[in-house]
Amino acid sequence: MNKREFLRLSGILGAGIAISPMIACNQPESDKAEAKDTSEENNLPPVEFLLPALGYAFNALEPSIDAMTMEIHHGKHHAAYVKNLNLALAENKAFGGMKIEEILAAVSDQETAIRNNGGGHYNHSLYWQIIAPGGGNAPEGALLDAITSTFGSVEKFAEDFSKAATTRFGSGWAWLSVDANKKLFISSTPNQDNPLMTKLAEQKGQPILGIDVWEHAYYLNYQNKRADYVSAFMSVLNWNNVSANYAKVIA
Ligand code: MN3
Repeated sequence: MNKREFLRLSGILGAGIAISPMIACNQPESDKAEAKDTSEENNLPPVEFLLPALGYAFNALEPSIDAMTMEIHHGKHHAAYVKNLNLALAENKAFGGMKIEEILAAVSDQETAIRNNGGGHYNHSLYWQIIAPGGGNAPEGALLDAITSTFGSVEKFAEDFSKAATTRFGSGWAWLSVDANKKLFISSTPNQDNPLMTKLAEQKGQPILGIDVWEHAYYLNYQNKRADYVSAFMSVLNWNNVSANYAKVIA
């Protein structure tokens, strides 16, 4: 089995579906391309990434996450990551034609703009997807079983995940991911890194749930009280979508 076949079988690559397996990063279908050896330059034009629609109103997460935070976070911060990713890709032919997951798997510490903005685009696309109005439902089925067997209970998972989020020094993210053995793990990464960055992340895997702990994600409403934001975030989790993410990875 070559690397591409392995990635396809493990569900990391999309098999001709309109959106990526985990999140909608709004890649036009016509711009999609086969996975390539990332060590080679190619003549393919870069994929042009688009800001995905939020899918719900800015005030839909209130009072847990306020409308102004959502509007600035999506319309300014995420939009800037998309714009700057496209600009960086136009300057670096090595990433031509690559989907976002392929870019993240290939990026090194030598491509700072692609690392930061590619991560920023992917991470926020996931973040919007796993919070929802009327969230706060509980994990069920296969994901519930995996959480229970891995962490002991849903409550213990929430405790460990919240600890990873609150103790991440400075800006970054905490993750629930699935590793190569299809086991769940909790980790955190600095800045806009994530577990898909195989050349950069200490713990590698496919994230199915992530929390943004940059101050821009909570400071308007929570100021320095990151733990209060983390608690509120956990109350609006869309476990249906997290479960769907999990199902795609283990399928
Ligand atoms: Mn953010």
